[in-house]
Amino acid sequence: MKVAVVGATGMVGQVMLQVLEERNFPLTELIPVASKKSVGKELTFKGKKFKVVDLETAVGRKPEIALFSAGGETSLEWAPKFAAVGTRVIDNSSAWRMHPEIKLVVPEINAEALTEVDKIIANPNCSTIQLVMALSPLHKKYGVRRVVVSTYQSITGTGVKAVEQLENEYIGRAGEMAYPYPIHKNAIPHCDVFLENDYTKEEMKLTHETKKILADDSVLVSATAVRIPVVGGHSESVNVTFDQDFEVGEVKNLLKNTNGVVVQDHVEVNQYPMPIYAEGKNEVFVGRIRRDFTAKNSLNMWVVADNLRKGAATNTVQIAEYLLSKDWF
Ligand code: 2RA
Repeated sequence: MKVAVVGATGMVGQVMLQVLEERNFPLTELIPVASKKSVGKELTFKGKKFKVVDLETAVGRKPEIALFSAGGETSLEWAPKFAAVGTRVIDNSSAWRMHPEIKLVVPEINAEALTEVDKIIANPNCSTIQLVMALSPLHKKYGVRRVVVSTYQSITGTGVKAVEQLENEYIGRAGEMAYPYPIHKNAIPHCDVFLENDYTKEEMKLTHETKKILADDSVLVSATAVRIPVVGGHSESVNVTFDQDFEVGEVKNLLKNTNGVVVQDHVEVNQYPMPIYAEGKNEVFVGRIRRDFTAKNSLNMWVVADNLRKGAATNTVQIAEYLLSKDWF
């Protein structure tokens, strides 16, 4: 099994390699792919050294699977080229997510929708993945009608430049800016670019991708995405209104019994999800689960996940594991 990791030297690419190794993914040859400046570099995987190659070379080796985290432009140009030689591509960019013929997959929710002919598969946005992991079991039981979500997003979602900006500001050193403002001691309500409707692309990803993954266009999502000086993961304050009423205890049990979700909800001993505890883990953590007493059939909850893991690399590898579980290779 030859597996290409496109964007292997980036933050998500590096975590993908970690996750592949941790989960003992049965690959026989790793094909690390990066930009021209990294070609020839050696990466160690499972104690073996693999040379970074360019995209042309990687396609020529015809990997069975290619895990992409290299930006939308690269995905738009190269995912079809890999697919044309029989590779199954799992892409982390937003390039293919809303394409009508491309599946947008969170394995615990909709992997079954995948078929042998799916050669390009989209990995949802990190903030969407953790949201739908919490919403899906509740949608099945009570029918989600409307979601109001505010995100508190890790700077690792922006990349190395953002982490360096925070480090520089923390020690008072000048440096390149990943954001229009200082991130140290700040909260910036601006993730990705603003659109004509005054929402950001990040906010509209939550609105559109949630509908597609839950396969229900009637689900309404209103989002505010905020960047905060945190590195361990994204946090989300979620207010959801259902078609049906619910019992909070039943909601907690539904979530506790959802694969990939961990309920951390004992406020009497100050137990609730936080990025410092989610960092490096693959689950989605849910807490502060409580009825919204101001509105009918409505609930508040707090959702935290490592955006580089379940929000990107782990979800991608889980899709690859699902593909392997079929006799499609
Ligand atoms: C972010 N979700 O956090 C976006 C892309 N990783 O910036």
